[in-house]
Amino acid sequence: MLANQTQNLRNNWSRDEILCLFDLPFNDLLFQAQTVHRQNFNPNEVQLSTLLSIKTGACPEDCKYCPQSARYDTGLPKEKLLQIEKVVEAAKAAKASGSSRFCMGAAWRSPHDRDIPAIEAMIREVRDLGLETCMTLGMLSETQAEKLSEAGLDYYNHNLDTSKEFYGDIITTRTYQDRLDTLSNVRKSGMKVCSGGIVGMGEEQKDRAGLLMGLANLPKHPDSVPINMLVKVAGTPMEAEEDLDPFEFIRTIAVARILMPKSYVRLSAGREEMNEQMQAMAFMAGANSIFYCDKLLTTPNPKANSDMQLLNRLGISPEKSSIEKDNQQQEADLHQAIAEQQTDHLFYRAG
Ligand code: SAM
Ligand code: DTB
Ligand code: SF4
Repeated sequence: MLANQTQNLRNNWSRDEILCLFDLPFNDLLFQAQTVHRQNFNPNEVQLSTLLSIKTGACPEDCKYCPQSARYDTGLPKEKLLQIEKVVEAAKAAKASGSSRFCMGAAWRSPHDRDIPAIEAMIREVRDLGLETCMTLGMLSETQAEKLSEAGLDYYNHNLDTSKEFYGDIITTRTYQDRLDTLSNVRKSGMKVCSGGIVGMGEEQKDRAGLLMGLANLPKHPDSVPINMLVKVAGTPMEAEEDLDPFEFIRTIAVARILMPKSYVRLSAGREEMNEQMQAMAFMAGANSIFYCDKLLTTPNPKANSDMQLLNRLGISPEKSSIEKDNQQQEADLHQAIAEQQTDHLFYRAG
């Protein structure tokens, strides 16, 4: 039996069923999503992830949305793989500002095997700071996924990006099946899967439904589902794309929450262009994770203090990292064990 089925999670959604959810009256959809959210999560906690671009620009791929593709002139300065000291410095700052996960991204089609030792060192050092680790480096072979997992990488991000049908309009240098293969290699290695997509690229509602169907019908739901609103960058083929209706964006979040009840749904790129009311509505629809950093990979994100103010005004707290939770649990277990030992000792003496 598939792991999802043991938890009553479905991975046989049809597109029509998903489109019926999209078609619900807005309040009914939000109520259903918020109900599912409350059954599975603390509705007043949001997970915070900090992003760092560890290798910027000059990417050989042709993803039409991306400022880092070498094919478009976006004026982005190119950078080689960052020195480990710079990565650790940024990770320490992320930890100090209250983030629980550090996500490192590289503008690669896939990592070269020669880069793997440096990548493994980054994973070890960041994890030693008590942060969860995530990377997004492009396609991974089975062996590469195993190596990253062994080095302690908690999450690997690799997005489906859009529906299978619309995919060819956006990227031609790698296939949808290539993406599924990488996700399968990541799963097999034991790492957690972070996979989502982008909306606002001129796709139709059936494509947004198709993206969510692709994610929800994976053999196991991704642990984390980033929903990005396209950031329109001058010089990319999508610079003048029409805005997506904000309510349609919220609907996409709500449907993701309903289809993947136990996954973290991340209100991802695009927050800089969203007002606070829209972000609050995304949390109401079931989003429970954000990128918390002044810069995404190459484009601006809201400032950390304005995010903290927003979360405070909404009565939302940052979620503790699983490492911190584990440490606290270990400490509690230790105290319990000591207390039990002391009691045993007393009983022994009394007897
Ligand atoms: N190069 C690797 C890859 O593509 O697999 C990893 C980095 S890539 C920048 C990670 C993801 O960022 C993409 O899959 C895409 O979903 C998202 N992304 C890139 N540019 C974006 C944009 N302009 N707006 C929203 N999301 C974007
Ligand atoms: C994801 O889904 N979104 C992030 C992360 N995974 C790597 C990236 C967003 C990039 C937005 C454009 C930029 O800043 O370059
Ligand atoms: Fe390269 Fe990733 Fe950007 Fe595509 S999304 S162009 S693979 S950096």
